Amino acid sequence: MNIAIVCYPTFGGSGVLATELGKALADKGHSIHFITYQQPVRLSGFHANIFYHEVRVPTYPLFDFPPYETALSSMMVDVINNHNIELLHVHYAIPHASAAYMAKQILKKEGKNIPVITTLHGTDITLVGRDKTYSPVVTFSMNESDALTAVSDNLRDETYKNFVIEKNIEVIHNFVDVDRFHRKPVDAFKKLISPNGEKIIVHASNFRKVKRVDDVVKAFMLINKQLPSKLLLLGDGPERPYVESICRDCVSAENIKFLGKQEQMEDILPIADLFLLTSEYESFGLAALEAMAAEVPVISTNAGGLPEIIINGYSGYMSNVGDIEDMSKNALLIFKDEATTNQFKANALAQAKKFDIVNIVPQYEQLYERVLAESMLPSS
Ligand code: GMT
Repeated sequence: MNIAIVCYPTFGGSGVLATELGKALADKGHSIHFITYQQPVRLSGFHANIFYHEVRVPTYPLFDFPPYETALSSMMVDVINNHNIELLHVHYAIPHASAAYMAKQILKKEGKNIPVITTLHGTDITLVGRDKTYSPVVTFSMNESDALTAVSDNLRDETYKNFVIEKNIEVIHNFVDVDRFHRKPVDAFKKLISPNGEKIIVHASNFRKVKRVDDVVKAFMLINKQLPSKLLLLGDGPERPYVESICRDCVSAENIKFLGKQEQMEDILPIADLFLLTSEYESFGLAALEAMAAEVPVISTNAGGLPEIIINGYSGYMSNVGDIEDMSKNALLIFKDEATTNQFKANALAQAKKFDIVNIVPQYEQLYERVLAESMLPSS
């Protein structure tokens, strides 16, 4: 199939998932055309079946707000017309679903019917999308998509709760390439971070308010009082200056390191002993799944879709949002003795395998085939 994928190119989970999906589909022989404003962070190297089309938004003195959505729709039309695209798959509703609707209407006038699939990722629904600034457009464009998918049952339910949706939302859970993440830790790297065998605790996010990264630090400080440990904070974003300021003043300061944005998570996660995710909400928690695939147990909140991927007391533990005492107590349970830690590690890997790329990507392929077949039927 010739498929165009539209996504955010940044470190956010939706862009990561869209890029990994495109790469997996390309490996299976499909032609994949990414349309976005920057090379996606997880897209590197040459692949004969992958093409990248950059959306450029020309500036003009009149434009206080350059019209990205218009440029994106035009690029969609251009790519679809010039590369025999059969299907358009957009990730993150805003503004991709409405831009896709516009492109679809333009192509319809030219006699082409291009099916549009919209995958909802989280904040496009729960935080940004339901704001009245966007909700009429988001609602309309979701309903106009030929198929709608959500990355968890929780996100599907939240979408039905917050929008008037006239169509079926199918759940296709996020996935991870377990083989890529399940690697042997590099001893020299581990030794550099924890020279005396301290436990390595990792958090990775975009440092937005919803992640409550200050809770990561607070929970770590409680753990660190009881157990020699190091905290690695991966990623960057608006809350980082605040989080750094609390770390500077704390007693555990020398045990906390900020590593910034990292493209090769599969190189870092294998050295971790525990992953901490303290979010107020996660539609899914792709970062936690990648950690589990690297055989790392997860301590997280029980918010949103996290209970769909983490089994409490098995692959990690979940606590109520903000309950840092419970989180630290649970972390210490995992580190009770070597046998317990090893059991949690093995369970985390077993749990990640349920979301392995080989199980999930065929679900997208089946959806594509069905939507394409439906688009060929004469319209009623
Ligand atoms: O985590 C973020 O804030 C980024 C955001 C995105 O859309 O890029 O992530 C969302 O999509 C990910 C991939 O489907 C999910 O794993 C994250 O849970 C979800 N984030 C939230 O719901 C806050």
